Amino acid sequence: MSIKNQITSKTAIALEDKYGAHNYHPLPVVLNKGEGVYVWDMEGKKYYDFLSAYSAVNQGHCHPKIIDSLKQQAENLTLTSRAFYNDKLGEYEKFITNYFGFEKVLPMNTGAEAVETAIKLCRKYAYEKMDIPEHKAQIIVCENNFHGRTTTIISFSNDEDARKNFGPYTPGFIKIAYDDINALEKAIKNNKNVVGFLVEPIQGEAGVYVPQDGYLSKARELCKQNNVLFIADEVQTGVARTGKLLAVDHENVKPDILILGKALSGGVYPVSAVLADDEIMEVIKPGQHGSTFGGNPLAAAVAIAALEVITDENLAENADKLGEIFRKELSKFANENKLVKLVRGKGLLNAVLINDTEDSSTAWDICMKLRDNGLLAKPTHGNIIRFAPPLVMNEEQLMDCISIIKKTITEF
Ligand code: IF1
Repeated sequence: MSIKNQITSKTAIALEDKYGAHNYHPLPVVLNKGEGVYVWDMEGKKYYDFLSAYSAVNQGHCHPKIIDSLKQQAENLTLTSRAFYNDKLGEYEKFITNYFGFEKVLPMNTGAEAVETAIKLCRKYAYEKMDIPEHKAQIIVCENNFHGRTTTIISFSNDEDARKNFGPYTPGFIKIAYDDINALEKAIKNNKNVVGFLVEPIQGEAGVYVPQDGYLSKARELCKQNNVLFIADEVQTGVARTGKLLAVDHENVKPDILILGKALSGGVYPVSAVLADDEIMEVIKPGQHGSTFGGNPLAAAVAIAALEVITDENLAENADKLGEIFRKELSKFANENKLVKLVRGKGLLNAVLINDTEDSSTAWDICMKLRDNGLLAKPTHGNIIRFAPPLVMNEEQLMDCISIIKKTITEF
């Protein structure tokens, strides 16, 4: 092998340190292969992936059906731009709108782009169909939200790391407490120009906060009564992650605007989407929004295959079943081990609260030990570890992972 190919994990890390921006602090493990629920490092060590690229590889790493669709399309046509039509986009638009039950889709690439698209769509709809005075639209968001990292999105974040020294900030957002219906009602009543409510059905980055039963349906109802658009950010919770196709499905809530990303492509290619019915989507006219790669034929082919896998392999049902087992086992363990405060989540989006202070390194140290024991996970904030394996995991693998987690924490 040439010298070039003989780099080790150590040199790979050194290269990133020297030549790459330091905008992440990864766990020190260098991966070079992924298959299903497993990933391997450069030294050939095998791990269970319990992060799933933040819920982008719900279908498992390098799912053969999705990879095949990528290869086939890549050999024919990858990108035309929207200056011309292509033979895949219409087929994909029909497929995804039927799949999620909306009349139209606006295809984008990253989750943040889709969130930005939803914000623009909501504002434009307000000015043109709700006669809100221009520049006066207010969108309600929740404390401890995470919707991406663009300047507008971090403008309504309360995470200082995400927003400090990136100002001036975009106006037009009202922050309220999450999972608090009275706060939502008050904000709507006290601000005549509220046009939308942007919410994560479960707050992922904040530490997998599952709102109380009924929150989403009550919020949806309040929005309907007050002519406010209910915008669900399902970039992380969508595509079967929480045990239903969408997290809002647990309460049979249909958002006015649905935002998808990540697992929409099974982690094979950046694909995101904003879905809405004609009444809302038709306010966008030619030339008013878009992106070079938005709706490209490669993304279209990959997304169709990624969604077919979700259905064909019953991944929502599997996530629901395995999630129950995970929380049951870890809750039992929490009663025996003082280091684990509690476990919470829905489907296979779960988090374990470590019984230490926010600024302690315990959660990180546990993740380092989990890595040594063959399981990869990472803390979200401070003392919370997110556990989110690919939804293709089977019960035997899950039980193996649970014993690794218990053994590791017990060793602490
Ligand atoms: C990072 C967090 C998770 C998201 C929701 C929109 C986006 C995300 C609910 C934007 C993205 C990613 C971003 C990634 C890590 C990861 C993350 F830790 F940042 F917050 F999952 F919780 N809405 N989340 O979760 O989608 O533009 O990234 O495609 O920035 O470190 P994106």
